[in-house]
Amino acid sequence: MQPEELSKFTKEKARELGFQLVGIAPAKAFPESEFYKEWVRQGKAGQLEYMTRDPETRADITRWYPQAQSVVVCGIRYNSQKTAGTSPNGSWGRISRYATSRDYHQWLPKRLGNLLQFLKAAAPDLEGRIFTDTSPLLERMYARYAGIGWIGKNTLLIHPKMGSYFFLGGLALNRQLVPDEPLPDHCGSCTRCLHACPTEAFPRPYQMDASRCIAYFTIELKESIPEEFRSKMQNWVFGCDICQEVCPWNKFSTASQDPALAPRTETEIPLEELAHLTPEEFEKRFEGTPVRRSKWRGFLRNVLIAIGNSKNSGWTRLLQQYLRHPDPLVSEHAAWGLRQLQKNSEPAGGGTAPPAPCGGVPPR
Ligand code: B12
Repeated sequence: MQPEELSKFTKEKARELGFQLVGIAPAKAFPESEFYKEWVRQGKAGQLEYMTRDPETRADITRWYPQAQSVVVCGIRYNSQKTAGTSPNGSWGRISRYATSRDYHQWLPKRLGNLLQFLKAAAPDLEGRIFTDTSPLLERMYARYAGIGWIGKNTLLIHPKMGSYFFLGGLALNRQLVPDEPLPDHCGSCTRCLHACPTEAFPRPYQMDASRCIAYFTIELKESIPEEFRSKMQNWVFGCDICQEVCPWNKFSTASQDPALAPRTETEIPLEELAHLTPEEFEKRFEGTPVRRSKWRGFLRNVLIAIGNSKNSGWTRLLQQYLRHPDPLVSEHAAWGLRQLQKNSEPAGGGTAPPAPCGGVPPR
């Protein structure tokens, strides 16, 4: 197949497989990779050790797959609807929207693999390698050059019709395809995302200090969350969507109809339920979703911070119970939560209704 025909075929097949966005970039390093190297040098990766390992490879796809001549980048919309769990009380923990369905690492590589198989069947000398999230690549840089969106000031890839609530993945191919043109940047003078971030994770437009991001704290950081950020984390217990929620390009985002993305959990869950989950119940409650990545102790740490920020003195007894927990990560965050509540609790009758007494599951 000639490059034109193969490019057209690739895009058709990707759409048939459920990708709403697909484009082609040349396989080479682009100027944006210098921003990434600078980001690593400045320590903006925090403890994301994998982001600092061998920056030369991450910056250039041909170091990861030397035969690469083209990069096919695909985007697939995820659930972007807010949903609430039922509870008589009003204190909620928030989960980022991408995490409400089955973990994309479990099914997206297979779908990209199917695309590769179709291409191989159509062009016998074609070889390729799939990527989604975990490969050492700057996916958004290739997505930009594949023309499927622009890199926004919040660093997310934004498409004019789909906003930013989508995953990226793709194929590096040993075949020359017809590259697409990058889309122009439509952020204009808007700075909503930069100002909305409660932990001030954007030192300047288009740059994130990952070591200040709520998603980094609640998902990636396995240890104690630095105290200076805790009171700013609001009630996020896994991930964060603030810089996407305020983005005008997400105003019209629609729900995913893809069966792989069927919701498995709500975006807002009563803290009362979350604070009482045993490790086994946690695994079951969030089975198959990315939430399990935080592990029970990390998740409980996040929940204790959200409780500390709830201004609801009804939580005092539960926090006191967790003070005696043998894991210092848990007891230390419970102590912080207590201090925070003592400082900020609403007077009786104000704020949210207190949770039911925690006689249910004893904290471990
Ligand atoms: C590490 C990582 C994180 C870290 C750091 C995020 C970050 N912004 O770097 C943390 C844990 C915080 C994180 C959070 C999230 N992540 Co994440 N994450 C990644 C990962 C693995 C690498 C990102 C990376 O390369 N960072 C390094 C920095 C330097 O790169 P960058 O931010 O893309 O910066 C580019 C531009 O901003 C530009 N640039 C930099 N400076 C400047 C300056 C100027 C003037 C200009 C013009 C450009 C420019 O050049 C840079 C290099 O291309 C990618 C998957 C992958 N392999 O690429 C997923 C990925 C970026 N994450 C994703 C998602 C969904 C999220 C969350 C929404 C999850 C959540 N709800 O909690 C949040 C969003 C936070 C945010 N605003 O980015 C998706 C994003 C999809 C999209 N539409 O963009 C990806 C692509 C995973 C995937 N395959 O779908 N993530």
